[in-house]
Amino acid sequence: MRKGQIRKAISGFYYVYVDGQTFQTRGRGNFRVKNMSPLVGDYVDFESDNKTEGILIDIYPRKNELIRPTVANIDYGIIVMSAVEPDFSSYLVDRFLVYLEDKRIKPIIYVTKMDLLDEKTTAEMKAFKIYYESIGYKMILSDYPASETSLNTLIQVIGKGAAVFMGQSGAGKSTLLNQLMPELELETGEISTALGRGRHTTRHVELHPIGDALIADTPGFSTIDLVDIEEADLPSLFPDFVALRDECRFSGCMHINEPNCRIKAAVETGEIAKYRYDHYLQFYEEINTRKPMYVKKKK
Ligand SMILES: Nc1nc2c(ncn2[C@@H]2O[C@H](COP(=O)(O)OP(=O)(O)OP(=O)(O)O)[C@@H](O)[C@H]2O)c(=O)[nH]1
Ligand SMILES: [Mg+2]
Ligand SMILES: [Zn+2]
Repeated sequence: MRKGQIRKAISGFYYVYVDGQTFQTRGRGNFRVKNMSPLVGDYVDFESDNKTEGILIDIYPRKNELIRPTVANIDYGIIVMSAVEPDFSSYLVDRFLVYLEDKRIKPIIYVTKMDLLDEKTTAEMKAFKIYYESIGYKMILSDYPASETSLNTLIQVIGKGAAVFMGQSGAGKSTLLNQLMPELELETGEISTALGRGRHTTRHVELHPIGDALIADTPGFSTIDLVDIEEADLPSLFPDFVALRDECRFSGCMHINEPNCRIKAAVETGEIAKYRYDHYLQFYEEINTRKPMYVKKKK
């Protein structure tokens, strides 16, 4: 028996990497992991006499698990956002940030299509960068084609970690991965202007080794579900709020209707960006009004 990591999954086959070699395996028979679906990123025990007929035996406990893309044991979420086509959306950035914070995955923001911007919009993007970096997020405004500096900055932040790309279709995820790994020659798509959204050109999930890092491309998705997030946890997913919340009058302040709220005061003075607070209120509302899964009958 050997231990390895699933780096790719396609039509029932799991490709397990160990010591520079990849073994094609399946989960079949009286397979101890039958209640669990193996995911890309899983550490597994497997048996194999050759490179194409391995059997998965067991899955090690996961550090975390994402549904979209379906991967496990991820350290970094790279939010790939285009500056235009589709337009940059701080709402979407904040949604991804909250989602990743909740899963204890470190976010990195990577902005593409900066080459298509005029001076004014470039200045707006720089203002976003200053704000997001002031609250602890790395934000890369990439040139195109991406310079060594942009690519190396990204790879250095990831270090030896595993990362996934996230972001809308047409944001430039596959284009970025191709620049990091030209030998991949991933398919990239032109934006369909008629539909106003890109074609989905990326379909399966795979962790690619790039330097010491592992990076997975993913098919684009335009939004992300916040269903797993509890209302009471939401304030802790905004680091700009966390930094000041001890100065709120009430412990457990939700920063909504409470008096002497330091967060609301900070929004007034501009210390906290107003768009961040507006997004917080929108997410709060969304979580708060979400339909309960079960309605208990009263006896
Ligand atoms: N001008 C410019 N074009 C870019 C840049 N990055 C990507 N593109 C173009 O944007 C289009 C979409 O890029 P993709 O890499 O396919 O986008 P994706 O995020 O992988 O899209 P999905 O796989 O559908 O999720 C392609 O035509 C790319 O050439 C950039 O920085 N500047
Ligand atoms: Mg793609
Ligand atoms: Zn408060």
